[in-house]
Amino acid sequence: MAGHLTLAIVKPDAYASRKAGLIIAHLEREGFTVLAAQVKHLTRAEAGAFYDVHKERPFYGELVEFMTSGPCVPLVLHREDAVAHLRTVIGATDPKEAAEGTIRKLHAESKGRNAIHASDSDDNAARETRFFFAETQFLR
Ligand code: FUP
Repeated sequence: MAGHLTLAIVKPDAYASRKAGLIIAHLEREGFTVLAAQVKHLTRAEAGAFYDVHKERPFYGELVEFMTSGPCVPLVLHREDAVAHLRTVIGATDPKEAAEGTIRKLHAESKGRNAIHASDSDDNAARETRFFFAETQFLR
């Protein structure tokens, strides 16, 4: 199902403000099917490893701090053209720059506390799905 699967995370800000349901409903309205979901409080080691690609960036420490500040909700999502469509649906990293109606425009507080993560390529979708879920944990 390459091209049809992606990984999203409802981030700790959105989970804490009880927006996980709203955000999942938004994703379902956009044609995504939830194939796997969990509620998980990341350790520093897990958050650090997940965002390893950003480890030299100035915001890395804050990002790890935020992602470990409370539970998050990783989701495996299925839809045609899943990666590209989800990137459109979530909007720009900074909600001030996000298009009207996108999840980040509607629900994010700031560039750092921005409600949702989405994989940015098929390779990363596969890597990030494996990070959270064994293949036996989602429908195929
Ligand atoms: P995105 O793919 O839109 O989630 O954005 P990036 O992969 O560039 O960044 C990953 C996360 O790092 C963002 F969701 C929020 C955080 N970040 C900052 O806090 N400050 C920045 O300047 C850029 C990213």
